[in-house]
Amino acid sequence: MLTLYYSPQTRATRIVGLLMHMNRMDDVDIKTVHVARRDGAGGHDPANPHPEGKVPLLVHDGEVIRESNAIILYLTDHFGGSMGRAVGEKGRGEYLSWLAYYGNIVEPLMILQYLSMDKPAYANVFDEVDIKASLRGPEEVKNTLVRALADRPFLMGDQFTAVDLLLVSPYQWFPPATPDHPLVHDWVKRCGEAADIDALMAFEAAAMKDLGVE
Ligand SMILES: N[C@@H](CCC(=O)N[C@@H](CS)C(=O)NCC(=O)O)C(=O)O
Repeated sequence: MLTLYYSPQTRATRIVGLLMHMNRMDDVDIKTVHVARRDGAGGHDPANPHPEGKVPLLVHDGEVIRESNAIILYLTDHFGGSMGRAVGEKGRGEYLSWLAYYGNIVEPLMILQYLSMDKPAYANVFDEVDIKASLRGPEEVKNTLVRALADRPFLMGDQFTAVDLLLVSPYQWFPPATPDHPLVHDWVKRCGEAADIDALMAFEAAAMKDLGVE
């Protein structure tokens, strides 16, 4: 039995998007929970077993999987299909690399980028030697995406995969952070078209209603 702990308009939204893409909505029990939100709304929901009260969280027969990239990997391994790359399949290394790159580099950088936009004290954060050495900066993320997209419509080739869904997600939430390059803009648009946004929006609207947050 697979259970996804989810809250609308959070990082868990992309996991629902993935399940929709894989046509697996009926194979996972999706439990909608409250989370602490930036505007002060919500809070730790006792119904959510995540140790820090976060979403997404996946539970499979008692096995607990947290962190979006781990959940995506778990689901694509579990269900198979073209959204992921199985062990032994061509592209598995690239698939794992993109998933890890998102969690290790892209998201931390997005947070730093957001902080430096929001708080002048962080304005020169990307000039800090230690950040440059470990994470590099937004320019390098842009170059990485541009290199990958130079000869293909999606990060792994001709087809939209779970790495597109994950890597594009911050730019869909926060378009000003989108790396400014025509290949990246076209890819963001293509990813939007690959997803059934109407179905996802309808699911989110119903979940918001369930939680009493409009
Ligand atoms: N790195 C985690 C981040 C999860 C996360 O921070 N989720 C937010 C919602 S977008 C959350 O649950 N926040 C509630 C809290 O921090 O208490 C992942 O990608 O799964």
